[in-house]
Amino acid sequence: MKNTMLLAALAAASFGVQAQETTLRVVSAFAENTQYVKNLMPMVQKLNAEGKGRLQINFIGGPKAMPPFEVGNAVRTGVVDMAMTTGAFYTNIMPEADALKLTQVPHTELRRNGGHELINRIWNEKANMQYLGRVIDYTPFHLYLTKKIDRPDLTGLKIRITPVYREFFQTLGATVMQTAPGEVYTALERGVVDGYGWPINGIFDFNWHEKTKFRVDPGFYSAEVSLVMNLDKWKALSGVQRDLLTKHVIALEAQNDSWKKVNEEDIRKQKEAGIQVITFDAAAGKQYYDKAYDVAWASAIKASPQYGPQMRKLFSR
Ligand code: 173
Repeated sequence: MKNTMLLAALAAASFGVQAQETTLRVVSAFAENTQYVKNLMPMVQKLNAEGKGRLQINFIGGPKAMPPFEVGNAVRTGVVDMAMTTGAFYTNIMPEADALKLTQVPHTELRRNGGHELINRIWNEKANMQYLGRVIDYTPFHLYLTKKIDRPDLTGLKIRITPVYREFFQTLGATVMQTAPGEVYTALERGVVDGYGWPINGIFDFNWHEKTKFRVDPGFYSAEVSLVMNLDKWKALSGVQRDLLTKHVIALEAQNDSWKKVNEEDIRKQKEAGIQVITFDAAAGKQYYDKAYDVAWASAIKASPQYGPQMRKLFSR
């Protein structure tokens, strides 16, 4: 009798180990209604279907669940297991986070040239995070305005920023004000800002087109949104669980080409909404674009003499 119970207990314990299901609590720094989150959901469903009994993703929510600028720290400390966010939102953890905007090659290529490994070395060491993969690529940022400019000079203008645009817009003479995406509409409505930085896609998700009169071309940098995970949680996963997660992240990343189409569509919708495009002459346009990178790399290398140059080498074309 005693032996039977012991055997049963042992069997249950070993079965328990094999059949252990881990649920990852995931938050997004972007709102549930954005294209960014909508694009993530099919991957979550596919993973959950395949991962029954092994690995599940529990999507908790967006900025209503957690303010965007707190998401990075929540991943670092393990308050949540995983997040969809952007480096600009966790520069409070490490300055290197913001350098992901400076990639001129897609993340699929960074997986081949050592860039992905470099990112993970830094993210592991400085942020206690495993960088899983990039879910937005091929997407430039732009400056959007409510007032017209005829040369790349923002003197006298107040522009909403995140760390993405800070140095660049300041160099152009702007007064800057950092806000989360959720505060931009009100800031525009009240005239607190004369413009904002944002990717080429997504302004309709927030109804900013109602308050936007101009977009400045060319775009610059590469909007980065990624999946990051608490490093301890990552290490606690089994090989099978990691492989499953990695497989689904890489599959999603492989679809990043689809953003090109989204971007074309948004350009068309912006035109339809009456948003006028401001362009400079070719020389001034090139100067504007080059300045964006020069200023940002100078700042990144100053903030991270150790990793800045290595990132520049692997991220640049
Ligand atoms: O403008 C922002 O809020 C920002 O930094 C960002 C970064 C990546 C995607 C979208 C917005």
